[in-house]
Amino acid sequence: MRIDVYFTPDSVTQKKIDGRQVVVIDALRASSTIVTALANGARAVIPVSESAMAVEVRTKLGSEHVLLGGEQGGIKIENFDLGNSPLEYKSEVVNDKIVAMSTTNGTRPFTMFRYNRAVRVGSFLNLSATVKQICASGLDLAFICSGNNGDFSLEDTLVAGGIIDKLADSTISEIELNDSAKLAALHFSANRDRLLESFQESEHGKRLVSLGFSDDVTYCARIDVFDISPQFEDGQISISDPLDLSAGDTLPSGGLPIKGLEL
Ligand code: 3SL
Repeated sequence: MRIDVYFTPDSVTQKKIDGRQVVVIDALRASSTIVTALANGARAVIPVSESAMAVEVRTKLGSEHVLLGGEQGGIKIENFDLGNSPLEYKSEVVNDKIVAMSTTNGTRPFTMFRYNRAVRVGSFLNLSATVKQICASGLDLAFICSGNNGDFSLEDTLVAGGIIDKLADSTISEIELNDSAKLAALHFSANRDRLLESFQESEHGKRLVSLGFSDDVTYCARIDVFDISPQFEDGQISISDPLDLSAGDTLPSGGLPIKGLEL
């Protein structure tokens, strides 16, 4: 299996990911929040590229069905129901809801490319479930790390390295890594016993702590809390088949179609 890591979405081209199993990672905090929301009963998360689009999703689907979630500069967007802290996405809040989500880095990779197969959402919280899906697909793999405002981020690289480390112990044979994937694997093996410290030392980890989100950093550094591998398909992230959101309209959201929803 060929495994390529891309440290930022901007280093990815459509050609590089065509035909691949893709895993999107934004360890702090969007992928961890998405995994938590779905594990706690949200029906789907719709990632969008701008907060106004999230509002549009709610207008179209009805405020009784949709929660608005996301951040700007780490802080909850004005008039949104939820920020980007996974700790907010408790079952009593998200159960049976659709979450329209806009974040700075983590929702971007979903809206930037056309994917010809379901994309997986990777985090430490669902590491083994992600590995299981990758093994089942058997396809060459590309990790898209969301990064930090266009720059490399240690924490996404650490999660990619953790997944690669576990794949190396799996039934998959002949793993071939690009240079970034080798670096990710080295980063994980140097920090496997100090994941939390490594998150706390990262630029984004430090920023979250300074904003008062140190519990989120601790939460996101835990391995295998959930046995789910959410998939992004038809503009939605879910743990089952995508919902058909309307009477059959399929229209673009930030360039991508959301099944049954016109934006
Ligand atoms: O950029 C993102 O997608 C966020 O995860 C950043 S933050 O952790 O909410 O600041």
